[in-house]
Amino acid sequence: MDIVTNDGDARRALQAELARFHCRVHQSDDPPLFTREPRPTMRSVHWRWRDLAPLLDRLGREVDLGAGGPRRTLRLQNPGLAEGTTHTFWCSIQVILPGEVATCHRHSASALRFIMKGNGAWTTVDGEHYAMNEGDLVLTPAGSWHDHVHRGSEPMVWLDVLDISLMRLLQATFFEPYAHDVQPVDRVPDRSWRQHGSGLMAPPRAAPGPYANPLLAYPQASAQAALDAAAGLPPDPHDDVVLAYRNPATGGPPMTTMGQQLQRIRAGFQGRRRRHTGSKVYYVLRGRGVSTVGDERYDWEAGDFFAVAPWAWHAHQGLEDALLFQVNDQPALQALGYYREELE
Ligand code: GTQ
Ligand code: FE2
Repeated sequence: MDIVTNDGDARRALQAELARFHCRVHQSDDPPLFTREPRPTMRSVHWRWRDLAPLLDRLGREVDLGAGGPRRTLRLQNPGLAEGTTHTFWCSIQVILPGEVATCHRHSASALRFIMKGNGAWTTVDGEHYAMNEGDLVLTPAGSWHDHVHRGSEPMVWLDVLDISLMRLLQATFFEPYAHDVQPVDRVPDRSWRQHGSGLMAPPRAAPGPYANPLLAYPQASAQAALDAAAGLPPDPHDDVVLAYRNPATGGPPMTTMGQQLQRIRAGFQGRRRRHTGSKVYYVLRGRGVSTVGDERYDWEAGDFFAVAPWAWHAHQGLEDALLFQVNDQPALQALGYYREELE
């Protein structure tokens, strides 16, 4: 006991000296660096559409879409974090009204948009021009110029997911406004889709583009057709029917930091539990179900979101034929060698 106390005194005394050389030693009251398993500060959360819908209406009426790069978004804020939906990425719901322009800029954060409600907006990404209609996934690779215009007649909402927290942790933040509101559109406005959109074939001598993933758009109809085909397989014991969006050039995830999945959970399905490192957020497109996440039970329905914290046991149950979109940070964990999973 004495030795420990003396050692504690010695360590404290040493600390005072070491500080001026920008060094330190471990102190007995320092929190442990290594825990037996992850102790996330991020919390699992459920956001209900019945709460979000009126907030989005208000946002559309009360918040201006100013010039110079800002966006009109409702951020899903994790109560366990100072900022962000999970500790690696941000989910925001962007509201855009007919005729509006979300002006052009570029940043080092990678982004994706999944269209929740409405039709008729278009995004331009480094000169390529893609429709944004319900159920479409469009990518904004790190560093690409992008602007969005709404040419439809009704307000639209889409989900923006950006790897902002990871980028900020890595202190790799860059942002640059464009000199004009929008950028010019290329003569072939949808080259990436024409070359790689089938996912099955590609021009044998396609010149590599500037990004790791040559494909910028994943339209709803193609994703749905793939999922319909997968529904003829035996159900996945944890996820029923699930497919991951992929980079057609590598077969890997569409982005280096974030993965996306589309999942069908049929009525009566009862999934087994699993847990893994990394965080994920689900958006419910349709149907109804129950997910148990840690000690929580989320009764979800169309329009809801829920976040799953790292290493939380979770399982899904289908009540009415359900379709869910998922974003996760698994590619980042896998690239760094930190992905771990337990299946029941
Ligand atoms: O649409 O470019 O939700 O730059 C956050 C940052 C959307 C966008 C967000 C952004 C955007
Ligand atoms: Fe942006």
